[in-house]
Amino acid sequence: SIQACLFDLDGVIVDTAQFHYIAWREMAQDLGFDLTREENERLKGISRMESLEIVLSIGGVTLSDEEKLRRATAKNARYLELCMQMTPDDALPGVRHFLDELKRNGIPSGLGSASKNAKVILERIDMLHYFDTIVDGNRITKGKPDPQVFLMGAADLNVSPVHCAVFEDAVAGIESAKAAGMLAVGVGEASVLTEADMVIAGFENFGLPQLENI
Ligand code: B16
Ligand code: MG
Repeated sequence: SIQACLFDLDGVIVDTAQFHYIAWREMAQDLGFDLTREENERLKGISRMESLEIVLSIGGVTLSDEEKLRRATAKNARYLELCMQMTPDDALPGVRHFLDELKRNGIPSGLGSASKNAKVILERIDMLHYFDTIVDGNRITKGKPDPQVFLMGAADLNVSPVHCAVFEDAVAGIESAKAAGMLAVGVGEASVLTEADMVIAGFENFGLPQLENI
């Protein structure tokens, strides 16, 4: 039985991927190349500095370490500026309702995100209070697909990994959940999230009864 739920942020709680894309694309264009939406898919669930390396490799651009840090910092400032447009209405459909249902049933929730901006974003959409623990990019030393992020969340909640369900939109995140020995629920397309135990399109027709049926 499921005793705790762990959620990815970007792509599960809120669609910040669109803002990451705009900010990375502007950086790429400034360096003289374009970044397609498809290429941006490769950045989902991947840390900021690793994402920068991928974007630079797409453009065939080499930068000094100092310049890399400067570019990553500028990208983040632009990203946060874009995120400030968000309001509580920007939570993805049904997710607030599901978190309420978990709370009512005494099932703890945790956040497992690669993002260093996770808390700011949750505050922005007024959802920080739903989470009994936050494991974000500031705490982890190994990013997804390593299981560390979700194992830390389970440990914080005092729940054995086998009793945890993970909600993830990224291939790297599903891998991470499976490596942690957890139930992996993909949020998105089954053809992409092939390693997930179950895939849902979103939280609109999803609740505890569906979770308990997996
Ligand atoms: P930041 P998630 C991830 O969030 C994003 O999917 C990924 O695209 C981003 O590079 C990463 O966070 C780091 O974000 O620059 O804000 O620290 O999906 O793990 O919630
Ligand atoms: Mg994600």
